[in-house]
Amino acid sequence: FEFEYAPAPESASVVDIRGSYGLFVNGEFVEGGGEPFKTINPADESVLADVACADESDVDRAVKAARAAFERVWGPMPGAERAKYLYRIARIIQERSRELAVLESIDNGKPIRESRDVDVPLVAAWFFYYAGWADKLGYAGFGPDPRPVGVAGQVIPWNFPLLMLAWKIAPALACGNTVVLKPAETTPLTALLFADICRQADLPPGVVNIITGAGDTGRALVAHPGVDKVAFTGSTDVGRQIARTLAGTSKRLTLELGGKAANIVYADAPLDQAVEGIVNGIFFNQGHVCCAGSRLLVQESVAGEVLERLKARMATLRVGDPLDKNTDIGAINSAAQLTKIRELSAAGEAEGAARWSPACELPDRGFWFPPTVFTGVAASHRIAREEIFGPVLSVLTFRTPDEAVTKANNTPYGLSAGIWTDKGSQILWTAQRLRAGVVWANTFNKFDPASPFGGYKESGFGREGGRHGLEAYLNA
Ligand code: TXE
Repeated sequence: FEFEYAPAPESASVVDIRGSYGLFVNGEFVEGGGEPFKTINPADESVLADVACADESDVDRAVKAARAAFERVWGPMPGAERAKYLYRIARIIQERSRELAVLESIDNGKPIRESRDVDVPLVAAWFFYYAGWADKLGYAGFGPDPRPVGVAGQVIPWNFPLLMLAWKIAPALACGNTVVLKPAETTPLTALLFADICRQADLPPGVVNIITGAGDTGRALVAHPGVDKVAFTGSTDVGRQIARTLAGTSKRLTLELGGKAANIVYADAPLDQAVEGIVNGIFFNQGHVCCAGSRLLVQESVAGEVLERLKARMATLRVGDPLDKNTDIGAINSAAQLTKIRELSAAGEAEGAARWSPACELPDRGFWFPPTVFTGVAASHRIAREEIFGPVLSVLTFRTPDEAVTKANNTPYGLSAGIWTDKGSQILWTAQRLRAGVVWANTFNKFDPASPFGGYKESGFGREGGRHGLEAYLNA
């Protein structure tokens, strides 16, 4: 497997180590002590690459490299100097955007239109944004001399491999911390390409370390005594385990976990716009989105009309080859995730909800699931309560704004929500009552590096993005 370059940078070949991919520790690609694993293309199940697995001694090496870089180089460096590196990284991301987008789509299964137009531009934007903070931390309201925390151990999931990396690494570096980051085992490749970008930017060795592996590697990283701060995005179960591991230590922790967002459509909403927002809310990135609008709450008087328009729009969605720029819905990231989506959808039918998908041909090989909507869903159904993390929408109805809010809040999660209405006062009234970290009005899945993002309740704690995103990485 070869990367495609536009333009071809000289240093790119270093990513490939004898047909397999190494760990990035102290500025070099090295072998791992664990059993290498394969990453596959979810669109056709072909093997993309063998990837090194970091064992405990590799984790230790990476953390020590990060510590040395923190103490000798990165921590003491003036913010304005750190900013130069972050700007350089941001520019290289832009220069190599095509390569990053293609690799992201191949490894993850997401449509190239999304990786090219959403993921990679946002990744660059995150580095530009936090580069701007690096020399202004003294003015950020954290006191005159805020200090970095030290070594950050960061574990990220597979749904936005590069974007989650940017959310974690950019603020950490801007504040003067060094990092050891573990990407998810099904999507390790773009993190390794990012490691190559760090080399190209001449980032001092040890400032960014990328260690690949599965849960055991993540467990060893968060438990390592040399890690000062842990940042995790992933499942609520693993988030809980990490919180238990860290209890009684002085390590800082931020958790960004699952969600079951309500997308509330009031009768006075511009319905075509709302339908676009519903589609974007649940089918963007195959629904592998923690803030996906997976519960549609539609006011009863317009429910029939909204559903009719929604089904017509769903029938136009193109499911298939992630590298085809016309594709709207790509492949499900893994066999395990496909099994989970199938199981929960079967539970939806078994509990009495009505299932509908447009006629669509799915490829023979690979992991695929059609866009699906369930109507007649009760609040007690599993598909109304549990995170499906796939292209599956559960529709519930409400009569009054009070009922909409009660139903929207009836979940252990609290990450995001959407409101569709023509009335500004209705937006404010509803948003103030929703227990969700992010509330979108007449839009959905909008991200901006200047906006804080994070959850209530079982969706986790801590905020990423904006000035708030600096807090976790500073001793103020
Ligand atoms: O998550 P895991 P999985 C939800 C979503 C999905 C479900 C399972 O509902 O269907 O979780 O996904 C690493 N200590 N979300 O199994 O296991 C792992 O290697 C430290 C929502 O993929 O949480 C990977 O890098 N690390 C979510 C990362 O944790 C551990 C995004 C996430 O994997 C570990 C992903 C351990 N004990 C899934 N065990 C969101 N909030 O966006 C695993 N890991």
